[in-house]
Amino acid sequence: SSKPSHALALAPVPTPPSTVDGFVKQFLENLNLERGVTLSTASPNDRYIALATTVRDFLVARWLEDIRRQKEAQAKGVCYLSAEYLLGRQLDNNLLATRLTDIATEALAACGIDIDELRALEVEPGLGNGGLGRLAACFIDSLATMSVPSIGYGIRYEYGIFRQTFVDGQQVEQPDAWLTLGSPWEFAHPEAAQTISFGGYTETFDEGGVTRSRWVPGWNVQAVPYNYMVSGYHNGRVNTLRLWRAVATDAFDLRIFNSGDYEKAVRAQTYAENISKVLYPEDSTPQGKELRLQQQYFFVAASIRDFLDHMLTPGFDLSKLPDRVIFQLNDTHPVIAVPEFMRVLVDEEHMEWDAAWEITQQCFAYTCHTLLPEALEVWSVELLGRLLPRHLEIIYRINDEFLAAVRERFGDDEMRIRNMSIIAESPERSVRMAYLATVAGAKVNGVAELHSQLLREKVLPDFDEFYPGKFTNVTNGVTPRRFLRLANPGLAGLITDALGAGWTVDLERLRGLESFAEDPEFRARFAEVKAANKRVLSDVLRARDGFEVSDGHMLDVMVKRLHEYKRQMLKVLHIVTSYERIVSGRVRAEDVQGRAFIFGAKAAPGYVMAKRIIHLINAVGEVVNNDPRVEGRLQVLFPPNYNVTLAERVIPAADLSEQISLAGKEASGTGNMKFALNGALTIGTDDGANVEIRELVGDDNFFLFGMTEPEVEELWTRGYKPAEFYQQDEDLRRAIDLIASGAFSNGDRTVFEPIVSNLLYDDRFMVLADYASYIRAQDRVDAAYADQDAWTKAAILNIARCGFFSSDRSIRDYIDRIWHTPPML
Ligand code: GPK
Repeated sequence: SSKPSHALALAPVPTPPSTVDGFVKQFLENLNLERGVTLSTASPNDRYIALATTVRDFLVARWLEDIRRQKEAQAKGVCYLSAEYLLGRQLDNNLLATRLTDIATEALAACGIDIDELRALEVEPGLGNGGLGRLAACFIDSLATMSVPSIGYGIRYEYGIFRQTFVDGQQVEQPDAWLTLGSPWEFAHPEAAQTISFGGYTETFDEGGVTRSRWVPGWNVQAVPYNYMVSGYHNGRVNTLRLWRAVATDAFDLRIFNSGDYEKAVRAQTYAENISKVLYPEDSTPQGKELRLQQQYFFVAASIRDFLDHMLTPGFDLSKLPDRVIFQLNDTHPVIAVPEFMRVLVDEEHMEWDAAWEITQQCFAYTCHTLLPEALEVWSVELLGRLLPRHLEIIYRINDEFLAAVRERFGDDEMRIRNMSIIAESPERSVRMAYLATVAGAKVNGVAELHSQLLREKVLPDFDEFYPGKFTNVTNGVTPRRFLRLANPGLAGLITDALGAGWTVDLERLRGLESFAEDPEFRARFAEVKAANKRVLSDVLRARDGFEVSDGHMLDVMVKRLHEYKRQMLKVLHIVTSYERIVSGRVRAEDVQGRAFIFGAKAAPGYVMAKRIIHLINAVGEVVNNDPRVEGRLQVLFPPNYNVTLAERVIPAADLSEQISLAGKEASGTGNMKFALNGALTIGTDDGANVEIRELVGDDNFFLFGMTEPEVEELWTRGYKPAEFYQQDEDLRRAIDLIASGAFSNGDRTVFEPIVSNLLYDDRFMVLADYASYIRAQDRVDAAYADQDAWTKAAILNIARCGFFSSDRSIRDYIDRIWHTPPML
């Protein structure tokens, strides 16, 4: 191709000057050139898009430079494969990263625009369900901030996590059409689409006397990349998040269209494009749906091809791949990448099987996010063979060779072989994706100490024995940029005044606050920040939901996906007990510590019990909030559609953080970290990362209750009879009886009967067994809260001692224990 002759065409990509005038100029230009409007004719959405585009303009030059540098360095990098990225709003994070917040605010004011009004217009990309997706978002933030060569790969769902509404207290899901008003943070590249194949059959053929297999696919779709910039904090770095969108292939469409069947052509297109249409709103329960497997294969196949085609120098020696890349599998969702990688190496790159397998085992690592047996993904051989026949063959061969090695080591221990096989034989023949990931991965990690230990000892002990050193732990973390600096500017300012600004990228510096906990003046300032955050939250909840949060109440918060193992039910029983004690006259309302119980939780649309619990929470709220005998001491607030944006308001205002899962069930939790870092005290079980939080903050600054994991095991073995707990505890009996009586359902005893009988006769998550201990801990909370100054001191110590929970530290652990990637220059 010919070289451009104009000097400007060869000049580096320009960045607008970081001044108010520079910003104004770029903003107005974007209004004109991007939106085709003037300042006076611009709609609020025009203004928001022009603002976002302007901020983006400041990032592009650095981004392009980083891409060039990453390619040039040919250093080892991380490909983070995740079906979910729960990003939250982008504007503020990018303003912060580029130090443009004040400039943009002034620039817009000079144009007569209040930037806050535009902030409120951003629709957050809800491309994830909960903890797992938000963790991925925190990790890409840390990777960029720590200059780790990396790229995040995922799916650009047209509809993210559903918008939750309540109708008569029951969850109703609305589609999340987040793209309709435009998406200024992405760059689409339809011209760079890749073809991703499905279906068909495999056939054998002869190659120089060797019989080989190849895939003859039946249909395909196009994977179109959409690039997002992930800005590092104050380091001038910008990484890439590449999300794939499914588009029907032209050929595929046209063939049918030309045959005259327009409707069929459209149907074919719809079928193909369904692949990236919606995020599966499941959390901790995989849906064995064909479309979901299509989504998984679609995005990993596109990502692997993308890496090989664009990140390697031409003629790259593929045997050196382990020096260039590690694919981190975020749970089992991307594990089909393993046979895909083998297929590419063997079938397309003509590598020998053994050499390819050697490489594959060094290029993948697997993170497990749950121990719930029902959450471990399996695909039926029937489905996998139909959708990806060549991959099924590859999986069988991996399994055969793996089991042969197991036999060699342990003898013909058929029980062990059956337990370790990647292929399960019953209830139907299926592929255990976690086993496949464990066999293929260089490392397997859990997400908190306890979880990693249980993973090794309880879930995959045979694998741990077979692969010494393969299992490790990386405790989760959260980004201090979004969840402290941005979400809690008051506290961030206070910390910076005390310690300087370095804590934002070196969170262990928060230790320096320990001595400030002893300073009455600092405590007073901290208390004022907390009070101000509560006012902000009140305003948000009033505007959003019409709620009135009572002044002076303790904010007792439980926000997370609705799941039985997380035990929102235990929280409900505490509320009902507090209420019942008042209305039965056993406690005087005026003696009760005022509390606002705040819930945020979405239930998977098909999870009936979870939806019933949501209904119950709303029903209890309706009664408690309106019963004059309570004198307003207790308030139950359940704002619908909890998301990252709301989290950023709720968490900084909280006094008490509810982390009350049954011990052994919550892999880590990350909300628990966000609350502690924002100066809420935790009431929690000995579970997930709660264990590590408590170790760090100390027993005096944490309200521990409930059975330990071994105690849970012991109770199961003894035989758990929840009804016995009901019989033996008067408060519990009264609370359950009140629910059963129809007191929260206008006298209708049938509405919540399934919840009551589940608790009394099943109670898989031992709510009743932990109830008494929980109520006692809540009584300790009340007593502690009565001494506000002591509470504040404990809150400050929580912050001071939780620097460990920065996602920067998690990433450092991944680098040290798993990735071994050097930082970029
Ligand atoms: C775990 F298995 C899953 C899942 O499907 N979705 C999800 O969000 C969560 N998780 C765990 O439940 C949390 O304990 C953990 O902190 C989070 O993943 C991130 O590791």
